[in-house]
Amino acid sequence: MQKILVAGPTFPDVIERLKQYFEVDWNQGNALSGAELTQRLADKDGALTAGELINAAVLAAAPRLRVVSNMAVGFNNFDMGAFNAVNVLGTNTPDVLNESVADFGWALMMAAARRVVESEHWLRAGEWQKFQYDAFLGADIHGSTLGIVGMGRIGQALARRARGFNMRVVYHNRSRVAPQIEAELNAEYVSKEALLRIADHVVLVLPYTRENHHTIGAAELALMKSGATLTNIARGGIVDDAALAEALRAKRIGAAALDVFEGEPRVHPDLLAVPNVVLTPHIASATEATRRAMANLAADNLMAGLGEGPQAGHPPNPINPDVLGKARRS
Ligand code: 8YV
Repeated sequence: MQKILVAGPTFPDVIERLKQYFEVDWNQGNALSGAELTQRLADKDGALTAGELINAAVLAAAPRLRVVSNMAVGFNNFDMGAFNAVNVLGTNTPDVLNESVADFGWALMMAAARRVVESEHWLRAGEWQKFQYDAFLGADIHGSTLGIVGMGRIGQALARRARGFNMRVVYHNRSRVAPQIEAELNAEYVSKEALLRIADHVVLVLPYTRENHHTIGAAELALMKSGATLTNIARGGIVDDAALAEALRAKRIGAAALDVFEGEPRVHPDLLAVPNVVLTPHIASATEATRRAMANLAADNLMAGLGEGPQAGHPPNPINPDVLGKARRS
């Protein structure tokens, strides 16, 4: 039997599925340190990860490893150049999370615009004495302009929801989407700078790459409308968190909502100190149904990549399909 590592806690029935084909080393405890991960991968043929860093050094120390299946659509934790250099297959879990993540993007955007969390904290603190006509005035969602940065599958799911709120939708993406998709979504392509100037509510849903590190920093925040909101459901590092905290403190923009952070699970202390930001612990895909779908798809990818199960040899979501069928290099 081939050996696999499941690097972190997951649904026990997914482990049972994997045990039909593999000898499973399951880390049910805390996140593995880099050294622990390297050590536990030394004799493994495959691994199921959820954000653990897999780079050239990790691959070099795991000479049998042929497939690493990430339980996430984002795979910025994989150094794909290193994977390709030694013919290791990487897989991810796209599509199954689109709608849940789009729902959550809306939840965060609306919470920020309408000051849901800030006002709840005030109520819980016993501050509510009487009706105040000007308490927690926020920004409207309906009839406003939504700016989506990253018009992939999740961006499109966000845009579809804007119809019911009678919003204008502008978007920016590496490349323009097909004209019929623009027409269906009623979405206009604009430059990033124009989007930041036009939008009342900006939502970030682009993948993290070296090129878009700090895509939103002080200069970009300075372009935004004074009452605008910024929501990040993409990846930490896309926003310069220190610059955002300063813009929120100075009320340069209205409010923000963040599900992801630079260096998470640490959160920049300046963000914790400002009231006009909603902070959640990377839970945009966290519904029971979606996390189960992601875990099962990650298992399907791992089995198929290692030549087992009903889709043997044909993993549904290869990131680097060119390495399929090639011998592992050291
Ligand atoms: C994951 C995510 O839950 O899919 C992604 O890229 O950010 C989340 O849905 C998280 O990365 C854990 O793997």
